[in-house]
Amino acid sequence: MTASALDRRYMAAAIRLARWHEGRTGSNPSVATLIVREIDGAPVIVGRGVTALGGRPHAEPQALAEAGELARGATAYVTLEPCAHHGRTPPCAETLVSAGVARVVAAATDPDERVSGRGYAILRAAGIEGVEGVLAREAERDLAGYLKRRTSNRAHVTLKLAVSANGKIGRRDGGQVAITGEVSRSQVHALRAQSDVILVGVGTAINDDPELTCRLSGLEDRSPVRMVLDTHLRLPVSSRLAATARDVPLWIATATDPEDPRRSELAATGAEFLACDALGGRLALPELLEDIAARGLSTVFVEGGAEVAQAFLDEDLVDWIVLFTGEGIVEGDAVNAPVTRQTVPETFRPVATMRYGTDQMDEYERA
Ligand code: AOF
Ligand code: ZN
Repeated sequence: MTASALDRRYMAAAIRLARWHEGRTGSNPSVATLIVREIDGAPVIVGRGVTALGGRPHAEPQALAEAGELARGATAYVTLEPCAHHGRTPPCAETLVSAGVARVVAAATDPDERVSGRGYAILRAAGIEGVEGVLAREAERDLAGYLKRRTSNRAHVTLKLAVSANGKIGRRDGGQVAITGEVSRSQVHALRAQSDVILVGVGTAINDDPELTCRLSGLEDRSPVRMVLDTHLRLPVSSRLAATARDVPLWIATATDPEDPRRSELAATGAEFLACDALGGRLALPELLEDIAARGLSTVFVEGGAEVAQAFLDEDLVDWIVLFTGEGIVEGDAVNAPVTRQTVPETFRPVATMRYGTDQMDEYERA
């Protein structure tokens, strides 16, 4: 059975619904379910569910609870293969069977070894018509962090860069320079809110003294973990990051000795430490991304500076690039952007282009 235009429409709606809890479901992906049935000859959504905050309950039982008896004979749209394992509740595939749905239309397959293919198998064995892979790529883009963690045991990396018209990302003498405008700034804060970790190098932390929180009205509580790559623990205790470590988590990735006195000073601010190996003064990034994934965090938003961006690119650890290009020129002793629209590596393909005021935003994914 193939997917109809109607199936794709409802799946697109399910994918949008799943975004509601993106970044807020712990180590679980935010997925959504819609239950659709014909009423008086027209299709109607009779149940909707999105993975609850923290990750449980899953989407399916919530959507089925809303649909009640109307689920019998209906079609369920699920953005991820329904689970096949017993948690605190029965597997969602079994719940769909008991509710009597006639069809299940799914987007992405779940690589979780407890699920992969088994969810579909449960549905098939019960005689439910299954359609897999509907808008799979679209769903997989939103699930990219979860899928990367499950398939590669490391966190997914988005590299964000704000580049001036002359290809610079800032001035060497320090201080923040405005390269992009207000709309781009809001977009960046929204991207922060969707991420599990925001990461910068200690150079940026010292020069710009950023706070790295999400400061969009109403989303202030959505700031992710802030992480600083700080091989030798140079982050000042007086920095904004350290000063706010009790309000928003601050993790410092470092190769210093656990007995280093600077550690206890920073620890007193509430910062936590991730012990890393250093090679030639640079922290080992693949292992760091594995450690982040092992803590159940899936997405890392790399915000600079140039050296950190280059290190992630050199190690082929960038999965997604978000490039903001402003109209202004940065004069003086300026830092070259590791990537501009003209020099995006061939291993990336363009996904989207937007206009934010006078800025342009381009997104690229690993090809
Ligand atoms: C679903 N529906 O809404 C989600 C699913 O720790 P647990 O028991 O909650 O299981 C986590 C796994 O459940 C996760 O790795 C993924 O395979 C699946 N997520 N599955 O049927 C949902 N969020
Ligand atoms: Zn489930």
